[in-house]
Amino acid sequence: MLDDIIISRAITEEYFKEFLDSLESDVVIVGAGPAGLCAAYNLAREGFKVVVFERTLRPGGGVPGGGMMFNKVVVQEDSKPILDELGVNLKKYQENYYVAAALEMLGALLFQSIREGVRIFNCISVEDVLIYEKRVAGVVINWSAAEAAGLHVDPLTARAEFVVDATGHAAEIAEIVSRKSGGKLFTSTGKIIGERPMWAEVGEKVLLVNTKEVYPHLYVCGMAANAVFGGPRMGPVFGGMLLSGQKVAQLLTSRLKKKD
Ligand code: 48F
Repeated sequence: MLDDIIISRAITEEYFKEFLDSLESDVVIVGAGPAGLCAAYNLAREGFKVVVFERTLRPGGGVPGGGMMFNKVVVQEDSKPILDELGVNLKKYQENYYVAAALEMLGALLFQSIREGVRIFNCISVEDVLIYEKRVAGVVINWSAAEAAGLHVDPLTARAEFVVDATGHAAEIAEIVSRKSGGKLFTSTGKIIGERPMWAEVGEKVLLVNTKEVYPHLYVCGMAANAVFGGPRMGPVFGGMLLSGQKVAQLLTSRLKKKD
């Protein structure tokens, strides 16, 4: 026998238990693209409490679209260990070029992160940040559906020791901080420099240099890092996104461990 109300109770109770417990965490990651998910997975493996907010119904950012909707992604040799660890099949195309099924890579990133304890909340947008004493202290969240419908609905907040902007090309969180805080970002101009035209070779290299703290307690990774610090875009090669997520996790791991 199946009772419709028990099904509804189960979903509501379990969701809100998790939601309430996620209002305070070690790290909030904004955006469940490849960089944000890889960061979340690596931080959770270190034992930290990690919460991801994703605007869309379907997480994954640019991954499922591969290149121009051909749903394959290319990764290079140095990111291969990350995908091996996640259990993703890679086909060697030629020296330093591997191809993965985009959906398999996304499936693995989601499955392995959730298994490690990451809480991923889809359909929730981060529309603002908390700034206490000149440092980012959390995020302001709202239903993406309310945002899309233009409804006047006041948001809620989630506090975290660190926030990661993994929102991709738009670098939405760094943009909000730059516009609203009156403070300077840690870039050469103090503002968002902006993404440069496509150049995979340079884009992938500078991405790791650009993956860092951009305002006290706000880090950037993935395409957002190149957008903030002025690096080229790199299109459907995804190794750098994974390495950037891994790097931000390493940086935050040492910050969080120092705190204890
Ligand atoms: O765009 P996205 O995939 O960013 P990424 O992880 O990877 C970039 C690549 O996809 C590609 C590329 C590869 O070389 O250049 O573009 O850096 O994922 C960003 C995610 O953040 C979500 C958005 O829906 C997407 O899934 N997002 C963006 N802004 C917000 C947000 C926001 N304010 N609140 C919640 N989620």
